[in-house]
Amino acid sequence: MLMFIITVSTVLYFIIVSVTGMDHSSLPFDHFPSIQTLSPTVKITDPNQRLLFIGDVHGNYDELIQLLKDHQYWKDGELITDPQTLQITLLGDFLTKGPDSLKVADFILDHKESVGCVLGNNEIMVLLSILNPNHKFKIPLKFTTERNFLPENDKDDDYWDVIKPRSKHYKVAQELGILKLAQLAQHCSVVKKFDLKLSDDLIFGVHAGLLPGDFLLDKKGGDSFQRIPSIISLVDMKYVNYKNWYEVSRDIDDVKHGIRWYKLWEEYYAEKPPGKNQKNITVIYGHDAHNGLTLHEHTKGLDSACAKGGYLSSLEYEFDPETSHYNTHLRQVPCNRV
Ligand SMILES: [Mn+2]
Repeated sequence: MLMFIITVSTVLYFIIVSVTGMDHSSLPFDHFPSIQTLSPTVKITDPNQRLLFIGDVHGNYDELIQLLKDHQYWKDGELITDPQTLQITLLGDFLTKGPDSLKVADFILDHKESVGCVLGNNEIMVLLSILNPNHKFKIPLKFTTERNFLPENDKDDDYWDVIKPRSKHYKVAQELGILKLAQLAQHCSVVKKFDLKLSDDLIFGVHAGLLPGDFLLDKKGGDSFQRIPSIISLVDMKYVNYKNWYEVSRDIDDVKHGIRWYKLWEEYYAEKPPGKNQKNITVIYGHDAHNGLTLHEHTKGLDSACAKGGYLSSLEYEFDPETSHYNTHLRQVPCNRV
């Protein structure tokens, strides 16, 4: 009920702002919706329910639709599936660079029941460009976790300097407008978690990546709670200091003892293979177009550089009742725009 009231009042506020033409640059960020760091766990118990993860779309709406057509999920201008059969997750950086950020945003907002999203560094920068155009505030966005606190590392003074908006972000923010951006902020989260009950798998969807132990809490003593990662690591990291996992960076030169973060997962499972009461974890992410499609056992990188004329990639999970495991299907469409 409380959520409902908050939702209604937020939407009303932005309708008033849009109609009266109030100056957006003076908009107090107190009224902007908080972004969920981790959305409520999606529990999958129906063997017919499929999961479809899609890498960095970057405003390439035509390629996104072509991909859905190839999957037989799009026909005659419509999504021809239902949320019980298919849950789509866009892995962040779905806005900017390509020609149709607005169409991609509308696609998400028109199909909220079927289409989920995690925020990438580019969406964060688009939000910052409209909420904090003069860099007036240190932390202009609010993030909540299940425990409703801000990760300690996010309070660093120069923390947000890493992702300062550029002209392309201001442009997309103007094109979408604050009401749509507020709706996206409310609908997407930074991380999505899927609990595949039929196979004891856990899947995390995140834009940049996350580390072994992140977001795990099991009071029964299976997996133990380790840490709440910083927002910057979830949306922007590529490297981690393997001697101090709190130090992450986008460039290898900016961190000591830097290795690609996903290598920690392969080492983690090499030392600690899943036991009887342990879930098998897979992290599905985008962000790393330079590495391209990067499929390991526990980490699946799906950014294959659509924004630079590469491919748009998707990975579908489908339950196989004979083996009680999920089969995965990789599909790619070429992105012709250069
Ligand atoms: Mn990115």
